[in-house]
Amino acid sequence: MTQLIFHHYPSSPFAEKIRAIFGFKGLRWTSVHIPMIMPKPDVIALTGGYRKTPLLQIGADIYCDSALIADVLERLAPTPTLYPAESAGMARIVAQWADSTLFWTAIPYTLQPAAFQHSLSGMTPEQLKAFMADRAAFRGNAPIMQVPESTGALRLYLEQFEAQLADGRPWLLGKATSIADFSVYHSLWFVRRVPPVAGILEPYRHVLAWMERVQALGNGTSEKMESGEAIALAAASKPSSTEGEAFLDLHGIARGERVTVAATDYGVDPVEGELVLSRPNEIAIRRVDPRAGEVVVHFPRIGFRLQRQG
Ligand SMILES: N[C@@H](CCC(=O)N[C@@H](CS)C(=O)NCC(=O)O)C(=O)O
Repeated sequence: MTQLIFHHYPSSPFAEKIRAIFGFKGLRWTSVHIPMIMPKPDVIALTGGYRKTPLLQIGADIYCDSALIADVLERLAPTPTLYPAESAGMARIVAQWADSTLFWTAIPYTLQPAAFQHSLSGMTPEQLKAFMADRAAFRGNAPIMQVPESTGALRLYLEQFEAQLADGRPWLLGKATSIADFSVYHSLWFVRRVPPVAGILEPYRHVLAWMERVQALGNGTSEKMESGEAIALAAASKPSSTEGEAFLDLHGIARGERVTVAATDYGVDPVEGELVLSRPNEIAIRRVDPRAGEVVVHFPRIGFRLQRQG
């Protein structure tokens, strides 16, 4: 069985999305804890610059972004599916909305000054300062919602989820669990962890019951690994072959050219390498790292920019 090495930290919402999918699919995985803020030398050894959380490592293949990680898990373990026929493409569209709009509503709401200390409990004042500085640099110029706006929007979204679930359906889009459940869940999970702000969920009993259902899926089974061991494992592995794959050229950039790939929203640090894979929903580049050796770093097409280098 493929070893799924998951790089994450406990309080990361996007990591919780994938941990819940591990539970849904009943998967075994290997857990590598990574730092919450930069520097992250062991993450960068694997990715070449991408610093967001989480990552999935399979040998010398590194998968960035939870949307792509969900697709990879679906490829490896198709049953039960994240993309049931009854909601087909709409589940992905709701998931993309939740991973962007809902997430960036829940984050400023949950990290509001009245709750900030609680949501990052256990941090010293110096660590809090370092966290704030890290996240300001991470977000760059991306606009951030103010507390009144995020409170108002979150309430409206909760009312909409409540209305959607009011007919007694178990999952957001119907009878079958879908990727939409996991993408909406992780932001609400983040809110619910912080008592000073979690009360916003209270009036929504269908939403709370649905959250219990997602939580009851569990997180699969995991064992721990140190990040140094994960890097050694990458160095000892060969990336999966991309030879002979159809190559979708939308940029006038051929297979084998030197490129950079960077997120377009925030955390936009570019990764440089040789373009080896271009599928409708995925691009990947090969790079050689002094510690991790030859690795292939994979990104979803949506939300990333590919550019020729030099
Ligand atoms: N589109 C990305 C978003 C990931 C993301 O924003 N992760 C947050 C943590 S939940 C992050 O990277 N924070 C900064 C960090 O961990 O260094 C995905 O779906 O994986």
